[in-house]
Amino acid sequence: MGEQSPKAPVVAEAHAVDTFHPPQKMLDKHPSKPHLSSLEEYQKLYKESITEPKKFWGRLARELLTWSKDFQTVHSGSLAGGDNAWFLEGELNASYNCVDRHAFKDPNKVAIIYEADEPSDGRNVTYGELLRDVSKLAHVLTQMGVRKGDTVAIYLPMIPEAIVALLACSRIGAVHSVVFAGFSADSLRDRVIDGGSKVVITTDEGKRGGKLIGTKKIVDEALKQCPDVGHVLVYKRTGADIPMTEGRDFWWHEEVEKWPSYYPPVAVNSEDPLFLLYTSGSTGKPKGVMHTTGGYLLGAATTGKYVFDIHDGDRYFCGGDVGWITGHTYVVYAPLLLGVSTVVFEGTPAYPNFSRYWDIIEQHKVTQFYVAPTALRLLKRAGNQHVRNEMKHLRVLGSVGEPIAAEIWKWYFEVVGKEEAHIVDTYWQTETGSNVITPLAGVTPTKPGSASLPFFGIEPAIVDPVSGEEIHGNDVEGVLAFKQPWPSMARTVWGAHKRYMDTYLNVYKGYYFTGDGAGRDHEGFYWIRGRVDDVVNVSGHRLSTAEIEAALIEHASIAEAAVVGVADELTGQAVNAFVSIKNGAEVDDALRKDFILQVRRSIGPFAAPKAVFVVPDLPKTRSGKIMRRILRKILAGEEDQLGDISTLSDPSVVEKIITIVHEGK
Ligand code: 6R9
Repeated sequence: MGEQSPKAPVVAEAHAVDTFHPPQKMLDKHPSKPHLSSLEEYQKLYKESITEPKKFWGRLARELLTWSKDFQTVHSGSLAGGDNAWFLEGELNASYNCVDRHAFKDPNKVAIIYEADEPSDGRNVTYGELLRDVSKLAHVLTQMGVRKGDTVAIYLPMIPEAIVALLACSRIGAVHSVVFAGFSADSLRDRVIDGGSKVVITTDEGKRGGKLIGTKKIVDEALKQCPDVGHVLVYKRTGADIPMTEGRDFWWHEEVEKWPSYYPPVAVNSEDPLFLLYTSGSTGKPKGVMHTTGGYLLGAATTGKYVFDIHDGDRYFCGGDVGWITGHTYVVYAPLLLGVSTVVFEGTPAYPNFSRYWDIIEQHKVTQFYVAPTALRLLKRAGNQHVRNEMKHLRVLGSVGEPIAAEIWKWYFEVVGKEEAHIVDTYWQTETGSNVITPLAGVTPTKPGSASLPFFGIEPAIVDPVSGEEIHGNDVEGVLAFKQPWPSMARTVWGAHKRYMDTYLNVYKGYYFTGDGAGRDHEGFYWIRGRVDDVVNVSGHRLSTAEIEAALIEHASIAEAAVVGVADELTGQAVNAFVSIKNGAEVDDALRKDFILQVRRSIGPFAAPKAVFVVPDLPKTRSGKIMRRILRKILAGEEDQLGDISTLSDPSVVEKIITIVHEGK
């Protein structure tokens, strides 16, 4: 990014190389102007959000959400107590806020731009149609016995009906529990049972990147061990010939036909649960993160407005899947709460070719695009010739899910955005509900690789992991925690509040612990370093090494397993597994493949190890603790920095493992 280039952005004086300001061309093509006029205005509002959070959030809650009953208490509880509650007496309905209020104003406005796997198969859904579709499905769910507070499992690909399903649940006060449609039958089963779901919504098949996925088959398999599921609703996506279980399985199109097109929204308390979403943690069992209605919706609406600078008439495209938090907050809730059009993309960035994202952006005049760096790495590698489109309407390019390397950031800015769009590297988590450290489009100066500054209401602290003390001042490194509660923070882990306390709130008393390492530079900008726990991030997917290990030792031949994440050029991190074999059985290539298959079967294809090393034994302390640190060092080629290995019960295994890794087996 040379200053000699006529297109170069205005560069800050002190750090000429790496501070970028919102491009003038972005401001020139803006339909009006960004919601905030300057960094100073952000700083003023930010200060208010920290010193007078009740005043700040009370105002925004009334401005951005429609309440059927106003609240009197903006917030109660504390991080130490783990009892945070927001807008306490308030009542509202999520689907009313996402659909009705916009449909009443303009029923013909496009709510969903559906980009099907085959480029020619898409269609639009207007707010008026969405209200009818959501209402009809709300009737169907009610008929199936779903009541306020009941959980409904959703196992759907990226089709408009996924949004309809989420909103139909919220319309009747039910709790949606979306399970990513790449999860295996076993994973689906565990989530259905843990969430207590009584109904499952799925498709006959899914279609992605030209390939068919047998979603209903996976549901049938999972439900063999879920006696409490009374009904399965099946949307016909491909028309495949699938078995339907009499009395349990019903076709979506046949059921919705029976019911009228309006169903009154059921008002719920602000703190009633809106959804569960399972995520991986340090221990084997996935956690059902619970979000409540008022606070979560406010987080989605506020970040949609200020981070992405969403304005009326925008067309917003988030490439995340609705099976993850990014899809929840930024495919569904943020754009619909703000009444704009959201792109629902069923396919992959590589199908039918590497121009797919860019074609979608061009065709629909997309104004904000939001995706994980892993997709950008793939597309950068595929070559600039695929990015042939002008994409003139793009104002904001978002990044999420993992750190974005400076070179990818610059490619995004220069090649995709033509230096006319503002890059927002948004840091957040399933548990935070919405963006927490992020630039505001059109406002915040950015540095490639830094998520920049805290969002409203977020008071970050860098904590020394050894002493547990907060490290004040700038130019510091440690682990990242937050000092104040914020409206969209998760309220609990479903059925395991103690685990919630122990994972997030009891680690450093009075703080919310993110699990990420971070630095704060000399200008107060935050740099996320990655997880400090046993979580690996593969292509933006959050995986627990413990969960993969648990899957591996289910295999009849595996005695012990240790899984570590290693840096990977394409996927950010990759899963590498070390296994020891029962009774010294012979291991051939077929068996090795079967180990990988075991993980695919048990969790899902996206969790499959990239390499499996069969070792005589794992490096363990005398008390039996596996020293994953040693495995990580060996994989990184840092055998000379293993440190003291004399505490191992059998130090000689280290040499053997090094040889095996070098041989690549
Ligand atoms: C939204 C989402 C959360 C973990 C998080 C961190 C990593 C997310 C990031 C980022 C660096 C960013 N992460 N955004 N790391 N820069 N902009 O991804 O939620 O699936 O729960 O993952 O992802 O490690 O702790 P989730």
